[in-house]
Amino acid sequence: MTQAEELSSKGLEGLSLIVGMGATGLSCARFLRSIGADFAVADTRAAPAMLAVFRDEFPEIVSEFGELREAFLNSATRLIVSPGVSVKTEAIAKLRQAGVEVIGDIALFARVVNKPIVAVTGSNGKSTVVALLASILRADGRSFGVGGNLDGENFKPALDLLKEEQKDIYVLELSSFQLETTPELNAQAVSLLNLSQDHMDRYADATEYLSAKQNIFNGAKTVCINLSDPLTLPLDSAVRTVRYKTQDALEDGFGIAEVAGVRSLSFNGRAFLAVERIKVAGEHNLANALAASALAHAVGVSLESIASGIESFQGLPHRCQWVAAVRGVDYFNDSKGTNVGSTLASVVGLGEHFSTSTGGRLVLIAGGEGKGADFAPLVPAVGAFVRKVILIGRDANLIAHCLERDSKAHDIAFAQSMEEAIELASNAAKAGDAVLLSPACASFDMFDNFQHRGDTFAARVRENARKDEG
Ligand code: UMA
Ligand code: ADP
Repeated sequence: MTQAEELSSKGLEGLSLIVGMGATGLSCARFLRSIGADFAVADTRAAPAMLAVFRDEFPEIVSEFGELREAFLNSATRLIVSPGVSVKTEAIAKLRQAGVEVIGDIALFARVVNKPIVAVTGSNGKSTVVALLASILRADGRSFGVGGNLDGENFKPALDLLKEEQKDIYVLELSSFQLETTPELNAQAVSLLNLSQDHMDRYADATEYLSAKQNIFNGAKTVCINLSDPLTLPLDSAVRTVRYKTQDALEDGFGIAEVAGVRSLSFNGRAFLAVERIKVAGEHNLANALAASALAHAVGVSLESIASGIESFQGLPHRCQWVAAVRGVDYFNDSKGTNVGSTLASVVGLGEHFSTSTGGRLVLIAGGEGKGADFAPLVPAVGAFVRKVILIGRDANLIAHCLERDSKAHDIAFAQSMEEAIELASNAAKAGDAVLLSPACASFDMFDNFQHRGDTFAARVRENARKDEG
């Protein structure tokens, strides 16, 4: 039996108004219908993404598209708001202030699911930690479902998980947008991996962004914390924690031990997996592996299964993914580097690797829609590891200005297309160097999404590799 068949519309009496008819809105509509709840739909877009499917599947459901009309919103007992819509939108904020319940799909999921949830948020590394955890749970023979803020082949709105055969455990990747509308999550184990600036076009400041993410702690039984980063700590100091640290071996938790020159992941000071057996490169991925270990431990997985799951994980596409080598230069696709923190991690991770292994430097392709970010944190790493920066996209000038503000020493060039950027990069790179696409920006000014941007990069690089061989 699926979970949806067991559920009733108890607690969802009155009219629920779904705001947003994208993937989330559609999953909410299907879920509400499956439990026999009364609902209507609104979207600010005249032709929202899932309009045709919605009209086809729900011809009788009342809907309004094009704007959020106050009178229509007023007819609802509660609003179920999609992540793409800010709860600060005037019409929504007004109703919320007046005491109308404003929740999202994750709050609905948490309310009805009767199996443990493991949830992951943070500015960077969410998808990687979720995929690592999935690999560990597979190695442990568990039945589990994975959903939430995922993309690519793993894409699955959380409520769609309830249509499937019931699982023993649910792993959710959660964005700050989803957590804004999740007052109660009540998860078995959670982690807020890290925090760096992102989505500043939607939040007033870093504090507001952090406080949305901290909703992940609401009702959590165990919080997995990175002792190297105080921002990952829960607000309630009494809650049970599993600790991890990226700099050294912890006596009571997960860490990195170094014995006779061999670095390993450790638990309570004892090594359990040599770092050289982990296939995803860079220090940031060690942090991800430790976070996944801590979460798995919190739900009772053995160290043996943790080691085996991490070892067999091959990495996700578009995250520091090696594409090809052309004339002694390695090309990496990190198109998912969509904010400053993520690009910083990959520049430092790959930069250190190439400077120690080949003595090479990086040629960095960056730029796109900057989402109001400050690019200054990139300056020291660019100075230390980058031979040349090639800038593309809408905010190219803004990034150049920022890099040059503190130091005029950077070698910067501009390109109008990805193909031109690759040509400039390959002219600048020397044998032993790496060309890294890690934009620190969203892709929508030039591409459909980050996958399209990464695929465009990889296709041209592979074509160059073929020509070079031929
Ligand atoms: N939109 C409007 N008006 C509306 C509703 C949406 O203009 O009334 C716009 C939004 O501003 C946004 C777009 O439509 O640009 C999509 O928003 P949505 O809420 O309809 O999104 P969904 O299709 O439901 O997809 C969402 C997540 N997208 C966002 O948060 C923008 C998906 O995460 C997630 O996989 C999906 O729910 C299922 O849970 C994607 C994402 O880009 C991967 N997430 C951001 C990120 O990772 O940085 C947060
Ligand atoms: P998210 O789902 O949070 O966007 P991903 O796992 O998809 O995170 O990784 C996105 C990018 O963030 C990667 O391409 C890499 O550049 C960077 N990254 C991954 N893990 C970390 C981490 N722990 N700290 C900082 N940056 C990271």
